[in-house]
Amino acid sequence: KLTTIEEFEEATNRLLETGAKVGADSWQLRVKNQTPHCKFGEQGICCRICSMGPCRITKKSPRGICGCDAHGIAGRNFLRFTAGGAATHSDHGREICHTLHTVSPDGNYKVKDSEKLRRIAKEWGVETEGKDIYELAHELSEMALLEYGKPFGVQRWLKRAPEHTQKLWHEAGIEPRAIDREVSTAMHMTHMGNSSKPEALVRQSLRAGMSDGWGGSMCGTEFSDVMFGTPKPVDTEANLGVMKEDEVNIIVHGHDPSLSEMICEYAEDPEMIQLAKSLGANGINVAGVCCTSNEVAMRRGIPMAGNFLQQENVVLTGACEAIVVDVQCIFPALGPLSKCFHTKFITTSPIAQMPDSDFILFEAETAGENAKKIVRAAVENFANRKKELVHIPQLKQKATVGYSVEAIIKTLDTVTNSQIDVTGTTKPLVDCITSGVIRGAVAMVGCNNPRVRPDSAHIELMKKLIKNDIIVVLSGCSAQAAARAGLMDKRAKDLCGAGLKRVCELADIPPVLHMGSCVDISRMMVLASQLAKDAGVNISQLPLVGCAPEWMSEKAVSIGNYVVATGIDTFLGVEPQVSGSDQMVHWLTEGIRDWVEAAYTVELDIEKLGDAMIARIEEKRVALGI
Ligand code: BF8
Ligand code: SF4
Repeated sequence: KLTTIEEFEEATNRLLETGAKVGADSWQLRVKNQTPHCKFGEQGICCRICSMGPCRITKKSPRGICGCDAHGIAGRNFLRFTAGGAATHSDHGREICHTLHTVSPDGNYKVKDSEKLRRIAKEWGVETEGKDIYELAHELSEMALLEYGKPFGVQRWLKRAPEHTQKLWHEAGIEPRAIDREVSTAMHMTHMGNSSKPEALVRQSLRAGMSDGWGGSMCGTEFSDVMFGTPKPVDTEANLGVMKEDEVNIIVHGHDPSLSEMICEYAEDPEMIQLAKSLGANGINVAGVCCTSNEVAMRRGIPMAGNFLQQENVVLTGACEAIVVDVQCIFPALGPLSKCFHTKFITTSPIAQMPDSDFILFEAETAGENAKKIVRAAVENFANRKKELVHIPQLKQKATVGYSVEAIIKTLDTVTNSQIDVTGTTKPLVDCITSGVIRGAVAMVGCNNPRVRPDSAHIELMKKLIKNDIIVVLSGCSAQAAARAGLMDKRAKDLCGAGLKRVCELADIPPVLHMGSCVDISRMMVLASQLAKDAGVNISQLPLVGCAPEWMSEKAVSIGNYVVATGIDTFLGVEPQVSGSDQMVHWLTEGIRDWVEAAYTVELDIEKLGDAMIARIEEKRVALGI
């Protein structure tokens, strides 16, 4: 039985009562205070990139002081928004490459998937014969880091795409050069007195997005797999009920697995468990929030406490000894909120420093000691728990996660007759789609946003799609919504149409597949490329669409741009802040189709958004004659 949105909300309301008791603030209250939002900002027609402004576009004043119109302002804002997202994902990827540079057989970080490392080396034309695996890791780490600033050429990973897609990118002038360069160019183009032509700003938005998905994010995913293992199917649980009343609860939150992996290691340290027991706890329980949760769930089966808009809830349970964060999507609200409880809010990265937190610097070189220090601080804090404030909502669901591209292909191999069929391809899936047993696929990604009833769009759309025999691949907070509702329980096959249900039974998979964190949307690009190659069609011809029904971050816009640029029509349930310019709306929803064979669709009515995706998938089938 699925957990309903009403049950989610009931649990939240009960926690907010605790919050009210201790005088805590919450996002629900802050949304009220911030409504209505600034209309200029919402439409993208406020410019504050020079101190002659800020300028706002109205009927009476159609141009800023420099003469820039609504289209230029909305376009520049959109490009800056993208650049923020691309920089963020790519810098995460860079951190991973730096961590890879520290690997050694007896160090904090090791090579766990040497086969994958060798595969990448081969792809990049690096000699592997007779080379020590650690030597190879260091060499590839340096090569990857050079991708961020190389003076000439385009991203190495682009070669993974079908020839046709590469050609489109080349002709559209959106092949990303050095990763950092695309962000720099975006900032340069949007400085006062540079570009104000929507077409040029949109083109660079796609290119900056590409430097993320086919650059920095791909580095992040691939080298995380090398160090921490390529995910394979693993059972876990999701929702606040994974927190344990009788154990020390450590919540890991953020994005970079270098921290959370180490916390998980040290939470298993017998010395730490002994310490917990001596303080009256039955053990140490690690659970996750946001993408860090996806990372450790995919590789270790660590339970998922919640997604973006649940982050305050974990503290409101009164049973959180420490919420340990690295970077991105962390509410500054956690500082003051944790002060209302015994919770330690531990920040660890120079990138994300916040008031009212304990800062414990976490670095690759000293990761072991730092992680131990953090786990110890959490354990010792158990004694300070205020029993009267503890309430853990008893909601949780089983989930099977860990569907990397490698794992999907391996799963497909098990349903292949290896005597007659080739293994190691996506052909069995292509066959299911061609025959119509599965109608198509949706890649659903992205955040929560208070503009949408939290998780409802994700969950309702997934239910609708699987009922219509459309398989769904997921990442980020969308994946956690699915897991918390119970859609990643293999028994959710009963909610599918007959075709997809049969496939789930044969392959022993849930109908919605967890592919990882938001940087792991790079996995989806690899999968789409593989499917197109195996089917002998272009990516844009596949009955496959992307969807971000509750997106909120700059990262999400960067993602949207590279997904569309890869030839995948993308459906949004929250409006990008460009509606003040009909030209920008035109470029994003129609114009770019001439360059990349795909574009955005925006539809705020979730029912209609679902119908539009299904219609698009069916259109693509008709065009293919299947
Ligand atoms: O990178 S889905 S709220 S957690 S931005 Fe953030 Fe959005 Fe969640 Fe992960 Ni992605
Ligand atoms: Fe105003 Fe132009 Fe300056 Fe923007 S760049 S704030 S529109 S004067």
